[in-house]
Amino acid sequence: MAKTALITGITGQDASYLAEFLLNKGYKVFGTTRRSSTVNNERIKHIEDKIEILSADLLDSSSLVAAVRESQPDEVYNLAAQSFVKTSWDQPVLTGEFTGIGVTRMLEAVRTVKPDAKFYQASSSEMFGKVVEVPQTETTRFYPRSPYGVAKVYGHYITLNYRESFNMFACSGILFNHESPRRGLEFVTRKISNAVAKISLGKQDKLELGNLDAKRDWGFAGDYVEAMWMMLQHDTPDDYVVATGETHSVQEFVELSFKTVGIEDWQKYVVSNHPKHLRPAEVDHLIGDYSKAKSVLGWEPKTSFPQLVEMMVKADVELEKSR
Ligand code: NAP
Ligand code: F7E
Repeated sequence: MAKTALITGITGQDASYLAEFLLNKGYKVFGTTRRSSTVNNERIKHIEDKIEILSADLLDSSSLVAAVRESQPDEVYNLAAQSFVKTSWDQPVLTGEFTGIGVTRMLEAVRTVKPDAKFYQASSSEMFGKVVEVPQTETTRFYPRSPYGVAKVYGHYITLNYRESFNMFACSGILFNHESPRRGLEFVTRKISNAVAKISLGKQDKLELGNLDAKRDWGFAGDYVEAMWMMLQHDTPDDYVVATGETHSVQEFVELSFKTVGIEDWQKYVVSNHPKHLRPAEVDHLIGDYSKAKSVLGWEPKTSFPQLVEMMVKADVELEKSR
């Protein structure tokens, strides 16, 4: 019989790829959205008629319970969160409510209504923050550097706690940065790819950025959703790092993006260390060791850094040409 999945935050980047992936596997897919005054479904427009949308907010337990009751899922993917690190300093309490306590609300909804459902929590490399070990593994001590990172540590441990307390099949994927042409425009990769596309078409002349020296382990979101699914297919629930094992600076991303559109003198267009884009505390350098995901689940990243940059810049060039 076809399996059923419930994905929270269905309008987000990852959920759109995960929904496509699960539909291809024959799943019945339910996704939650929160109320908004405008339609916010761009990323799932192409599959909207194949999924069932339920209205639920991470702040509202009864709506989460109703979503689980209505969907009766075999698998729950908890992807909804306030996910922009910079905003977490402006809205620390809200970020704690959504990204931290929201996980408990979701776990409680599952425990109450469908305790045998398998549960995936979207943990983050931001939990490593000011890293105490290079590369980071499942056993590296957390040292979060933002209200977002702190909230994710809470979400991570409450997931582990429900696994140990209630014997729930609850997994936590510690995912390093993953990007795509569907990435929100406020994140640095998409901000760069979109600006470079506009600059190449004469629609923009400056790109204002913050810290160009920050290094990230960037992968492709389409590859990473497969790891989420694999975690829930394994015999036992566990936590896994999902990464590429490579790190690149923001500046490298900038250089390669400009190169993709044939511009070598990128410095002409870029303003760095713009105060608006600097953070009260920075995460300088992340690089993940995904050997556990590889050996236990058989997961590996498929998209290289240059392929990712090219994919994003080319998609933005097409998008901006069509506007
Ligand atoms: P995203 O594009 O920002 O999507 C987040 C989703 O959460 C959106 O659908 C958003 O709805 C929803 N949401 C926000 N607040 C909510 C609330 N109060 N109630 C219900 N839904 C709410 O994030 P993403 O990049 O796909 O990431 C998915 C998950 O993985 C997030 O938990 C993120 O923190 C985590 N993560 C991401 C990365 C990464 O590099 N992408 C790495 C590690 C972990 P609206 O569309 O209405 O805003
Ligand atoms: O920043 C630097 C910035 O906002 C990356 C989220 O998905 O991944 C993401 O969090 C780096 C930082 O992502 C600008 O200071 C420079 O060092 O793209 P970002 P993030 O903070 O790493 C983790 C794993 C998550 O879990 C999060 O949900 O780039 N940077 N200049 C800039 N960043 C932005 N946004 N804008 C700039 O102008």
